[in-house]
Amino acid sequence: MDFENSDTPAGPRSEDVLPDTAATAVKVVVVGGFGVGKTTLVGSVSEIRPLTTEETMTQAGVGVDDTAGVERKTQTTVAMDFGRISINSELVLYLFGTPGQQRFWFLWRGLFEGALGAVVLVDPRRLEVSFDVIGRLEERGVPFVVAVNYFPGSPEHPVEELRAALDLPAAVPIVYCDARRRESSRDVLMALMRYLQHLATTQEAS
Ligand SMILES: Nc1nc2c(ncn2[C@@H]2O[C@H](COP(=O)(O)OP(=O)(O)OP(=O)(O)O)[C@@H](O)[C@H]2O)c(=O)[nH]1
Ligand SMILES: [Mg+2]
Repeated sequence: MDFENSDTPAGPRSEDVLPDTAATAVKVVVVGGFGVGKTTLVGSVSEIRPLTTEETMTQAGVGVDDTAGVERKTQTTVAMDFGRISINSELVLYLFGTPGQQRFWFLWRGLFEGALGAVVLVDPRRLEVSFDVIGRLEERGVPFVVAVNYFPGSPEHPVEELRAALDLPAAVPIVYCDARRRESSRDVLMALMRYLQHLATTQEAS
């Protein structure tokens, strides 16, 4: 397994060091079907060099992994992605990206431990690859937002059409993003934070 950070020299770089003011750490998991852009999102938004566990896709996946729509993809996550982003001087998010291929889904249990919420990335050309992911989150009771990742040629579904197609409750936020862009990925995480805060406030009130 190729941990990209394994060859970094010892000693933290200035951007790796958390400010002393950081008081709250929140664990967020980035999930979604195969090849929807999870590793891309964690990598674009992370302020530290992200940890990735990407492996070259091999013959072992033929007939097992559904590569329809992402035929040009050559690498896939086999364990997890990891990144960090400070939302402000006090709040820091730790991001864990899951593998998209179903044969690695047994890793979910560990990755979700202690997670406050999740981002479900969807590829609007292949909504169906995220159906099972959403089902599993609902079973676990993990609050999530859905981020629609734009790929060239993506159909522009109106939000309510997407909500119906993904069978999402009215309360679940749906946002559009380009996972390659830092600001866009950051907006997705902000949407999740706002949603978690809203859930906490309504729970307190009831
Ligand atoms: N055009 C475009 N390409 C993207 C976008 N996000 C990801 N990609 C490309 O799509 C491919 C798949 O992205 P990954 O980030 O590896 O997807 P993943 O969800 O981590 O994939 P698995 O870990 O294999 O499930 C890569 O070649 C990315 O460069 C996007 O927003 N737009
Ligand atoms: Mg990946």
